[in-house]
Amino acid sequence: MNNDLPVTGIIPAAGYSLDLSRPLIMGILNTTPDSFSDGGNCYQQGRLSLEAAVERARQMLKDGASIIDVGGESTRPGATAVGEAQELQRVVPVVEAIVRELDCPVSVDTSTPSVMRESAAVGAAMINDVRALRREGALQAAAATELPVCLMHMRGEPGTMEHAQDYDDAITEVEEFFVSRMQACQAAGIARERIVLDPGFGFGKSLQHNLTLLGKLAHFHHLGCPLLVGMSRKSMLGKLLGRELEERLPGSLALALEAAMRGAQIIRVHDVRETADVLAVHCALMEID
Ligand code: 8Y7
Repeated sequence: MNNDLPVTGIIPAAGYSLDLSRPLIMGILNTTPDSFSDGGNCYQQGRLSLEAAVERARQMLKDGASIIDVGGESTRPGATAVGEAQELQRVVPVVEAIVRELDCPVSVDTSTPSVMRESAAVGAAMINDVRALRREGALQAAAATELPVCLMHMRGEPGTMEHAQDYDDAITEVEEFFVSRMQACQAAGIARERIVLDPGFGFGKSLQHNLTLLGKLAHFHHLGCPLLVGMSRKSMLGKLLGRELEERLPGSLALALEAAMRGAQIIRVHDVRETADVLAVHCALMEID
């Protein structure tokens, strides 16, 4: 158990299973009108459209996604906070429609206990919480769903996190956080087999922290959980390359490949088709030895 190899095997996720023998693509589907980089793609004439959401999910599955990540709260710095009622209203119908129409694993990007419970009730397969179940009631709600959960590292809250960049050692900080959240999960009845860990690229971290965390990503395998990474189009590419949002695809693909080479099992991206090509090349080479 305590070695440095990536975890393999299968994560049971509601009626689905996620096979970790190859890197899996998680396709991003935002139901927010103001998301960081693809806001509004589920909107038609200013209104959330279930048809548009299902179509976008269908395309991502066709392009090679294994999981669709549905979110209703923008974590963009400075984005307005959404209330619980609004988040429920945005997210749950979209999760339900995708599961019904496409019968695929859907993860729900939320920190809100009621959204976890209601999404699970309509067939969500995974919980993706950027606050790592630190909201009041979130541990209990996630435990009750019996779904796998992704615990992401973030200091502070979206909005204030941009000022939290004073780590001595990013690897140690993130590892200590993972250990403490894994303990909290265990105490709440969430088995280690259901936990996925994510260093939280771009969440209150400098470019140097992000690069260190990616370069040394394999360090975290000894914790015994699959790793999820999300770097698609993020501002670390703006800082590294001086590119605007719409010019970050090549950089995003390079980051996805570097993550796969270090054993990341789930890669969260906007550009599914292009990432799938990159990972197919990677997997073909992994089979040679
Ligand atoms: C991440 C994420 C976002 C990430 C996980 C964006 C919801 C910002 N980033 N979830 N969510 N990991 N697990 O640019 O890095 O997509 S939102």
